[in-house]
Amino acid sequence: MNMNYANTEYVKIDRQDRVITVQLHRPEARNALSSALMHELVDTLRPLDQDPSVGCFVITGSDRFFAAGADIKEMAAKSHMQVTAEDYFAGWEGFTSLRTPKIAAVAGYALGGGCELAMMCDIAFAAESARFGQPELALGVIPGIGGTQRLTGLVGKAKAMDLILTGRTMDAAEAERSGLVARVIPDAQLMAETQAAAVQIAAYSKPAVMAARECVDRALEGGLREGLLYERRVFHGLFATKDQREGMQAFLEKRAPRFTGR
Ligand code: DAK
Repeated sequence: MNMNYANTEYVKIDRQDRVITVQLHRPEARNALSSALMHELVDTLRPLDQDPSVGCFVITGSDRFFAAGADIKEMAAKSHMQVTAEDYFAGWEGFTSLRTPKIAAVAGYALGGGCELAMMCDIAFAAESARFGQPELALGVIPGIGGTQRLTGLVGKAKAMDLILTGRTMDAAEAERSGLVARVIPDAQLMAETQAAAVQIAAYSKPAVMAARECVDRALEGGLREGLLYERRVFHGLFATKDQREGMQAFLEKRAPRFTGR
């Protein structure tokens, strides 16, 4: 274990070789995503994102709550003028623009911005205790950190409308059936299984992993024709890396590849 990185008030960091685990830690507010927490998270991850020795991020909360949404106490008194002038929550783009893959490991509540945070990650794994929902209409607003867009892309219009318009929560099994999460895992094994996946991802060539996730994102964000062309061009580009030579040569020589990120 290597603990070079400082913990901040709301963000606890653990490093195991190439995998960085980030635990949101604001238990008194059920990990509500205040601006301070958002900035700590993004500021902590940004330099790690640039570090070639870091291959994957795991984002998690506590065993009872991933995050209970945007901070209602912080938002309650804001005026239209304020949220517009601040471009309130534009700072989350600093999280989505990280290029290192991110896995959300969700136990307990992932509501509002918490559900949106899970969807901002490349993969979400749910413990059996996980509960997902977008209850913003109950507060007189709508999902504001990508919920209407990403949820619809992941689960389709029917389920997205059901969740957003009723504000109900869905359990882990429904979330997996609907395509919101990739796996449902017993609570006791959530972190071990997530770590194993992160180690697997981090062992690959980082440029190739970054290229793969960007291409998959294109499938949701653009049209099919554009996505296919983008994928092919990025695929071509990987033939400029040493890792492509090494990965294919290792296969031919029946040995494990030694990726260097170059
Ligand atoms: N914000 C602030 N504080 C919160 C909070 C939140 N989202 N969730 C919980 N807390 C605080 C509670 O107020 C309470 O504080 P104290 O009373 O002790 O001072 C403390 O955490 C413990 O809460 P509970 O007593 O309620 O704890 P329980 O374990 O019994 O229940 C719960 C946990 C997660 C089921 C419950 O706390 C809950 O329902 N929380 C609210 C969930 C929610 O409504 N989330 C959606 C938030 S809105 C935007 C537009 C909209 C948005 C964002 C941006 N733009 C235009 C840019 C909206 C986004 C949202 O996410």
